[in-house]
Amino acid sequence: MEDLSLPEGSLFLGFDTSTQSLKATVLDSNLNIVTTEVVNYDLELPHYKTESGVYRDPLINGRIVSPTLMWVEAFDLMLKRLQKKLDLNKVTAVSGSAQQHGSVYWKRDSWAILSSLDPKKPLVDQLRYAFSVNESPIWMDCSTTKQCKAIEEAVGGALELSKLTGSRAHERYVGPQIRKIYETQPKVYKDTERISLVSSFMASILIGAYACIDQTDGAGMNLMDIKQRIWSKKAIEVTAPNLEEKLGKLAPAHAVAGLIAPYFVERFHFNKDCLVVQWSGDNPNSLAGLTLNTPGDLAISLGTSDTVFGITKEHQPGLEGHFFPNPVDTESYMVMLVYKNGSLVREDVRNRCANRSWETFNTFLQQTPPLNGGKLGFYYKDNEILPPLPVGFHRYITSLDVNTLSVLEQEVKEFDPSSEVRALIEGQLLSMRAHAERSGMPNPPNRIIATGGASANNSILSSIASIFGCNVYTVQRPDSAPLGAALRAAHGWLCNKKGSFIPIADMYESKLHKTSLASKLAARAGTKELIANYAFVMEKRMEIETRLVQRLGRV
Ligand code: ADP
Ligand code: XUL
Repeated sequence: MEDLSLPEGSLFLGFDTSTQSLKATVLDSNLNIVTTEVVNYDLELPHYKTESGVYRDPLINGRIVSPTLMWVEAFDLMLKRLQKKLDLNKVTAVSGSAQQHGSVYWKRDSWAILSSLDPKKPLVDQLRYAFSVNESPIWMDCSTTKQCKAIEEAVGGALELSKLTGSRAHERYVGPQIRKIYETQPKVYKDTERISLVSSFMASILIGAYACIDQTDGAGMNLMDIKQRIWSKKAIEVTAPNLEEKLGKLAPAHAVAGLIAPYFVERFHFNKDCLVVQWSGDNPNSLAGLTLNTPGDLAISLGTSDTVFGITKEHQPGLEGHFFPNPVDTESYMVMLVYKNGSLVREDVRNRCANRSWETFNTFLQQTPPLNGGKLGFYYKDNEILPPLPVGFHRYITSLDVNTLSVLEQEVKEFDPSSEVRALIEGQLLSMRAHAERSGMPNPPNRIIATGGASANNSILSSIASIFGCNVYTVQRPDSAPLGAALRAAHGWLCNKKGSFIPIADMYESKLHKTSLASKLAARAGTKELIANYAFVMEKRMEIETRLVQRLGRV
């Protein structure tokens, strides 16, 4: 048997440049958490004046961006804090997660700045003028509907693009975002020498050179051939001219991006042999951190966005789900659904109906009966991705007509506070179940592993178990993206040592239960009767949703 152990005493560091904060998790060689850290952008870097980490442009509908430099300054702060907590010299490998689909535009000649960082100065002072676009479009942006349509048309339709790249055109995807910059700011486009994803941007800083885009996060661009894992000539051609040279190369997620740059060795005392493993998207890293490795398992992440994801052996092109290469297995894919209205709309309802308190929110959830007496709600504080509906709240009271056995519905303006809370939670979960089933995800799943900030809420976990009809598990901490990044740092280090890919399960197989990756039961499946009743309500909800999309839908 090959020795797949990690060097005793070594540490593996994982970051997550997410929407609202930069997080870090450190694992030891037994894959136990040594420490975690977080820098909240709004609270700790208030001079950027972001709200929940972003700017919503009041003048351009759907334009949502984050200041690129804020991520850099958060990194300065994070490293300073980690240095106080740990001997960074013991870090054998580092990797990271980032919000998917955000893009960074490096100005001409910025490679020179990147490769000669002065260890006496913070990063923020040196990278201030390195970008041709100072505000990075992020995953919440939906200002590129026109570009999406043009790209889909040019390749022969939405399904064709989905076959080619793993997803139809989505407004937040980087291809449409690049096309918009090319169309609206051609000079800026011309002056851009490299385009990074947020993930490869952070890896670039760490290696002091432009890092490759990894094939998993790269699938979130509408530019990569999902089967061959190379840039698709066709998709590139219909997006913008001279694009391939600005994108650099693709690399597998388990590959080494490079050695850590001298800047970090001198300023923070990292070991000069510390490897930087390719960074990837937050959802793919969560998949790794949750040790999701059976096709029957599903994960639900309740962060700023809500996502549902699982593993599949086949790529089945469709119009709703997204397919990415599995970041820790070269043979399978990750399939995912994404909702823009996740935690921020839950906070909104909490503030309006439950005294700004999660405790009161949970009391309301517990006080109201499952199925909410037929009250159904659709809550979109931001233009939604799934379904493609604009900002707006829609509430219905449904009831069964016993004479005709049909379901009657009445649209209403408001619900009482506790029904509003339940309608919000049940509505999101019913939508997830319906769309997951439509996208061929397991029904019912073997089990669900929940993660993201709101997975700390047991009342929400119980609703997941009742609606999906399976047990719900959580891992030690709700932030699986930086945990997955630290795990991938260890995995990438091992693959590099062996000189070839090794299945990640081989790294932890027999001792998983002894590590911080072990999951624990958080909520038990609901009764068969309740699950069947939810299925009935789900059908009704989908009927109303289809009508809303026909009447108001964007794409
Ligand atoms: P991201 O990684 O996208 O920045 P997180 O996964 O860190 O986001 O989740 C942050 C969100 O978690 C916050 O917006 C907050 O609303 C939510 N959250 C934290 N605690 C709870 C709770 N007890 N119940 C519901 N939501 C919660
Ligand atoms: C995934 C997506 C979001 C971001 C959030 O497609 O858009 O989940 O990754 O960070």
